[in-house]
Amino acid sequence: MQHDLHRFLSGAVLAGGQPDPALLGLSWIGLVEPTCVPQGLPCQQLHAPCLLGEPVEAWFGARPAEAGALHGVRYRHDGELMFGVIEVVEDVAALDCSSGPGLQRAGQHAYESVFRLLADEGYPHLWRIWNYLPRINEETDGLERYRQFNIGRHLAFEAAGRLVMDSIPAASALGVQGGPLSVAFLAGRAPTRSIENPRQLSAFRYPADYGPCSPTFSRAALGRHADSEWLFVSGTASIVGHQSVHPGDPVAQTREIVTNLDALLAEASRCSAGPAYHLSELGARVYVRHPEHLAPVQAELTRALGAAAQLVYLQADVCRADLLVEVEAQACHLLS
Ligand code: 3EB
Repeated sequence: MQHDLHRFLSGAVLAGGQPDPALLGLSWIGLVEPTCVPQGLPCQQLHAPCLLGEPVEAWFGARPAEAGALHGVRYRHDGELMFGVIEVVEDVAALDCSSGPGLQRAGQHAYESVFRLLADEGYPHLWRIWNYLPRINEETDGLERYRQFNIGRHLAFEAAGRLVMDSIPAASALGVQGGPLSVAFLAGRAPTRSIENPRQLSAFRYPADYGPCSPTFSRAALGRHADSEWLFVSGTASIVGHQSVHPGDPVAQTREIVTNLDALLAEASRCSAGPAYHLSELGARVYVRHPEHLAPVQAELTRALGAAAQLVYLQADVCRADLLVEVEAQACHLLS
């Protein structure tokens, strides 16, 4: 039987009842805090309006999970996989890990805390990370906040000896409307296989035009969990090589994203232990900068992915000011 690591849940699931003991954690899209999240269940709130689809996504382990809280991280793990969330307020005085602006320090602190937890609990391999930053494109202290975050993240990866190409996780980094810096992750006892996109320069090799420290993520990751193989596709934007293309055109950007996803799935299929991956089997989170672009972006994605794909659309800021859309995704294959 296929093991179901990921599910979109209806908002009503938070309304009570005993949670599935294998539940590792949740993500919740909405400007108001979710009510009734069961005690001890890590939940990442995305401070963003949900435009279309189910606002709750859940990650399940293969067996009953155990909860914990350490170094500011709330987590649950099943002996094979861990899901965790850390939120860090940008308070320069409280974050003495380094010098630099608040978001840089908050980013460094978040990652140092996660790496400490992973070492303590024996889940050395980061699989997938979701980063949400308020005011991502705003410039403070002479540098765009996304670029500040990249410095802090880079310093933490470097200090942990994790700037090794094979151990860089899949990720997303988006701007939301409020709240603290929020970082959620899936980590495993076993490593993933990192995938890069032949149409795009690896993000960790971006030139300095995009900031003093390049972003630390791989384009996708393949991981084994129970009897299945999971593909995690990082936030994918209208970038070819290292350049943003089709500025101002949400439909052309969406088409470019689909071409990027297609190339990435071909690459993942080559590295997979199972059958090939196809666009039509993806579950995806779609970030739209301007809510009025929802209809054209949705029409384009429905055409490319088909009506069966499970998609949720939300309003968020992409990390480059000229990008209007970003898509992240996952898929699962049963291995025989
Ligand atoms: C890009 O390709 C678009 O900083 O963790 C996508 C996925 C993006 C992850 C990150 C950024 C990140 O550069 C932005």
